[in-house]
Amino acid sequence: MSKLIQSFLAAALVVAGLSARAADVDTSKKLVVGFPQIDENQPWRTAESESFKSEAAKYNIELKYVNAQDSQANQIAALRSFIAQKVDAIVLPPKVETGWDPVLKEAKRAKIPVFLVDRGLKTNDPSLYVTLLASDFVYEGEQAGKWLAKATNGKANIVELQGTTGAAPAIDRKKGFAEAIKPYPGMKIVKSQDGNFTPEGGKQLMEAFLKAEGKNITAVYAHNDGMALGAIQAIEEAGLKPGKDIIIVSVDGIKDAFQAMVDGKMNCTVECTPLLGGPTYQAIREYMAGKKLPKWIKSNDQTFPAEVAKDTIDSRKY
Ligand code: GYE
Repeated sequence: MSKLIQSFLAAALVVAGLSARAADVDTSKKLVVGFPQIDENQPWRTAESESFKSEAAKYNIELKYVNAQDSQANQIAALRSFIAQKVDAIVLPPKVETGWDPVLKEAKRAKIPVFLVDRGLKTNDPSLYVTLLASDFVYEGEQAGKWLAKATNGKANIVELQGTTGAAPAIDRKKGFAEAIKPYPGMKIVKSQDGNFTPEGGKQLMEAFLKAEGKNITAVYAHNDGMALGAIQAIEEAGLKPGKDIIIVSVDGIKDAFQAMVDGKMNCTVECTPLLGGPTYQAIREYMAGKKLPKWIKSNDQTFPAEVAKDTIDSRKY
């Protein structure tokens, strides 16, 4: 295709509001990028995968996508295979915070830059990754706690549905929430357990909590919407009204959570965007062009109480 036709087409697409070009970065050389997704067992994660798949062409990136089926060992095996294939870059959402140094060192030795997405990890050697693109989970937990304190006048018997043990968002959302409710002696966490960020996990935990505590429970804090939606089912099956008998606050801001709020079954969600494909590819391209990137590229998240759900649901992109 001639240069003239190419730029004409690009201009036409921009006019149509469908810019096919990445902003201000050179995309002329194709890059191969490996991405070992943690799993596909709830809507937030599939939305993230979709974001990486759908944005790839725009950045002239060939995405090698692997579903690690909820296993860190599978993620590590996929990383080793990407290194053997000599990919140009790796995008890693680390299932848990620890245990990554050996494989990250192998990537470094092979001169393959690693971009962490959606969750952070712990390492003594920050040179093992370029940057982290993710939300501030402590802040999210704080927002959830502050909202609940206001909504309940500082009085609640809370059950907490934790995310995967050892995962950054589970650790930090727990911490932020605990900090936020500390000034309120009337707010107590009566049960707190790992529901692995899945709807089934949330449902099973809620069933067990309702059996143990019954009507003593006045609020649910779920570390993600997926588990909150599972808990809603358990509450309904127990003959109680989610969103009324039991107040529900969680994190993510997926469309199903907005629907649950419109239906009066959920009370608040703190956004955590999974739409990280474009920003990550942009960062990869900037890094390849020699630009120095900050160590943490933070997403901007908002809190959505049920009152605004009806007016905002149509604008939600995931
Ligand atoms: O909240 C959750 C997912 O790491 C930010 O993990 C992500 C979290 C997200 O399983 O739905």
